[in-house]
Amino acid sequence: MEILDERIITKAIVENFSKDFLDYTDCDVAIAGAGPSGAVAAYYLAKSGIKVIIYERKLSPGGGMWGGGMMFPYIVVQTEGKGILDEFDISYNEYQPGYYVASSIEATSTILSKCTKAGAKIFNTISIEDVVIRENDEIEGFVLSWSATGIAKLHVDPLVIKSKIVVDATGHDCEVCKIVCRKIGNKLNTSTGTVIGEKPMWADVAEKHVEDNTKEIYPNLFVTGMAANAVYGAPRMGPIFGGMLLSGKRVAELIIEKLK
Ligand code: 48F
Repeated sequence: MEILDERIITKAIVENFSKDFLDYTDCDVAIAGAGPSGAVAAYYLAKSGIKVIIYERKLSPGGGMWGGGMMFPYIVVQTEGKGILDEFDISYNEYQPGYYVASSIEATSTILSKCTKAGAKIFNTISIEDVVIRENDEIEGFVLSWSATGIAKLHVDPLVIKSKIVVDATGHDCEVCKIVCRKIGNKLNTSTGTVIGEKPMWADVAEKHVEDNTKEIYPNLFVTGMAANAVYGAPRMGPIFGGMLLSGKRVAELIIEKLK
């Protein structure tokens, strides 16, 4: 075997990352957050040939799905979401009629794998910290920074990418929607124009509302997953994930329609 040269390993990593990073400074869809809703959305978008990237704050994409319920590594999906488990080839058993149980590890890793293999790009350890809005009041991109700069409270200016559509898939915190309100006032497509805020746990109601709350909430900004319920003032649902999967699929459909 030839002697391994660490400089080649270094160059391989940095050149590949730089090439991808530069390529995605212009894209069709940029998603904040690689939880189940963001990753499912990216899968369906990539499958339709759309250039899509997810920026994920943490080291591990997957959001709140890895931990199942209270770190018992299982998730529940109801009848409506079962088709997406089948599409992703995630195994499950029917615990009681209409309650399907899957390993949270298999579900999360499979969704992430299928999402990237479909052609979606995921950059981890990068946080969205602002949006680009121009004269026409439409969002045109994301402002990003290494998550580590924020954690270390370093005073470092961010970088910018352009995207035709951006998606808030940041979960309970609905961070992109909050940024928009903070920066340009209460102009969201909610009854108050503001982020209304998540209501207490009520799985049945929360799951029934999440697909309907998946919308274009501001010109070129879509919201999906738990962020959609939080913005529109709907309840949380805990470790039942059908709504997250269906919301990810729904936002992809809405975006595909808009980009036509
Ligand atoms: O929280 P998360 O899993 O959101 P989701 O896809 O799913 C919600 C469920 O996990 C669960 C639930 C339903 O069963 O209630 O909570 O709606 O994933 C959100 C991801 O966004 C990342 C965060 O690290 C997480 O992985 N994130 C949050 N803020 C930012 C971000 C940001 N500003 N920039 C980049 N990533």
